Amino acid sequence: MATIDTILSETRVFAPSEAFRKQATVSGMDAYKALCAKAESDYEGFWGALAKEHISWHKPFSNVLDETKAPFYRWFYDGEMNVSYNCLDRHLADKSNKTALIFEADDGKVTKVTYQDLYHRVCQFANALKAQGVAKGDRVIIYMPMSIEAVVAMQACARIGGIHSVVFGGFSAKSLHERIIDAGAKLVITADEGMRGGKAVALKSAVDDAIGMGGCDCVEKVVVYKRTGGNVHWDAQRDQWWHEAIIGQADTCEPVWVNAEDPLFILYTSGSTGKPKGVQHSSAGFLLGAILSMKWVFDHKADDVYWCTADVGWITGHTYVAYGPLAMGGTEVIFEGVPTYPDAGRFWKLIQDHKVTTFYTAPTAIRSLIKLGSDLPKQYDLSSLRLLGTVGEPINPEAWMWYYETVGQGHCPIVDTWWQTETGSNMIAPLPGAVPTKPGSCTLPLPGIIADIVDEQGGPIEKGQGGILVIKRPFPSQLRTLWGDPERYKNTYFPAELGGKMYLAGDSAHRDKDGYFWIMGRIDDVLNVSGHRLGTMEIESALVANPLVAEAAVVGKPHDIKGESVVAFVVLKGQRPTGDAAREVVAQLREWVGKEIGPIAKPDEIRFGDNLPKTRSGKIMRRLLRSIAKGEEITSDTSTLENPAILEQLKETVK
Ligand code: 6R9
Repeated sequence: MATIDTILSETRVFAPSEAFRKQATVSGMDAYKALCAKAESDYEGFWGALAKEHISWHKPFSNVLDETKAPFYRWFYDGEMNVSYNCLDRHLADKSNKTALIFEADDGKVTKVTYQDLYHRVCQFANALKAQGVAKGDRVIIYMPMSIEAVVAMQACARIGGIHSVVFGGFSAKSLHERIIDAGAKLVITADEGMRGGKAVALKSAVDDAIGMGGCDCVEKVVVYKRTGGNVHWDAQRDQWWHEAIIGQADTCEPVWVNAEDPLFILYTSGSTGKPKGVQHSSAGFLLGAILSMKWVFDHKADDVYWCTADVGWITGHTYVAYGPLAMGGTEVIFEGVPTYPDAGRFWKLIQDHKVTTFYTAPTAIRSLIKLGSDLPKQYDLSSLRLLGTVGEPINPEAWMWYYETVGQGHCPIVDTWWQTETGSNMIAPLPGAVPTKPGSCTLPLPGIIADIVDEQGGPIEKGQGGILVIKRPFPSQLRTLWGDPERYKNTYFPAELGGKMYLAGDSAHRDKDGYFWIMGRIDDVLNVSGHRLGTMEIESALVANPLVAEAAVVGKPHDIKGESVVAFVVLKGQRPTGDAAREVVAQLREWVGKEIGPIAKPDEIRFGDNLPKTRSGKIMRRLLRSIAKGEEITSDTSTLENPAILEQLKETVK
């Protein structure tokens, strides 16, 4: 990435202000170091004490960590609890009238829900799910817009021990189909349509299409929340309106006590192969990670108004929308729409209107809002803000500085949080009252997270050198396995080359003289487009599934706003097209990928060749394609290429 160079020469340091440090939960560097030292001297004691303190247990655990079947770790495994109980019931004694959710719809309509209300809504819907036949361990697909109901649906599953798998509303029917089958879902929860930027997004019809593709016999019922009242096709046997399903259901529901290790959810994410991975999370360990990071990284306080802009379809929307803020008994904002509707001041207006104190978003959103109106924040009263966060991709120092000065007005610490779908919660991030920040660095690991950078054999690297990012000890919030594919779990995350016990994150990084981590990017074939993870293989498989396409290779190219953009090199079965014909095929293929995976995966650029550059053994030379996509001069040796002439064709873009 072009920004890496600027990042590596970044020298600015921002220590926490005196005022922030004084009120912080972890106050000062010594307090942070003391927590880290505690974890290192008695690892299990450290985590055990935290789990006892922060989780309400139905049956206390007597064992902290079981490593006998490593890397299939178990945490707190003889304890019993319920995540929904921890997010709702335990707050009712003293916070029943506190606002839990402030929901702002696309059109600006605001709905507030207290803890008491949310508890009743979750209980009632949990009873409705039971009435539809959902029991402990059953999988439920949630394909919903950002809404109070999406959170209610997730919490209701948790309440009865159902395992949810949320599929982002921007994924296509085809992607949904794959996930329904892989998870063996018994029930699908969706909405008629979602609303984003004044436009309706059809959801129910995608569910119909997905199920219509066949092989989804596991699905017994589809529950549909009426959001817009738009027209939907109805299968009277299978479909059930949300508002009808809850009629007559009691608004209290005894939680199902689950084992600490029982799965809370599966979330599909992209990897190096074509097939998305079903990342499986536990109940107690996941919850503990959510709570501790809310406390340590977001310095969460009782009177905070917390706003994480992530969709519940991503891990960030699980940990920091559906669970973390509620487990803390906090007040959070949930926003249905997009940052640019009705104009690029929408985020700032929301912060002003709801007096948001803690704002957590993605670098790509920050960059696009700089571009669309870098002065806009000044037109709003942002004085309620006290902490800012970013997640999803590296943030370039310029965007960081703008966020700090223009949004945070120079007094809000920025927490740049590095973590992944698989880690469940923040791993490397500053504790804002303790760790000085540097623009572009996610700084230091959370206490108890033993992150390091190693070489390809798992050995130490020379100081200051880049290497691969690993976590050397198991930690409570990490994934437990890949749904239905334990072998892939082992091989992907705990490869034998690294000794089989270190968690391989899939990112490269380096550490500076202060031990700060600087994330460089993925080491596998995963792209990060606007903070969304996309597998190059996934897009390639989608392309070659098109009848026109013989072969395709996909690479990433640096992009000012999106971080990376998708460039596809395509060989058609027929002749290599040029001019209007090429433009026509590009439009068709983009549309095709949108249907196969979802609009987020549409290639930004498609180029055609009579062939792809390959070695004599037939391997596609992706490194070369990356250079071509960037428009770089090819200086490396291309003599091993089977067909050097192809390079000239691939340099041509379709305009
Ligand atoms: C939470 C989330 C994970 C990948 C991860 C890395 C990138 C996330 C980052 C970051 C630099 C940060 N990433 N946070 N890179 N700085 N603060 O985004 O999960 O969708 O699974 O993506 O995103 O490459 O490996 P997920």
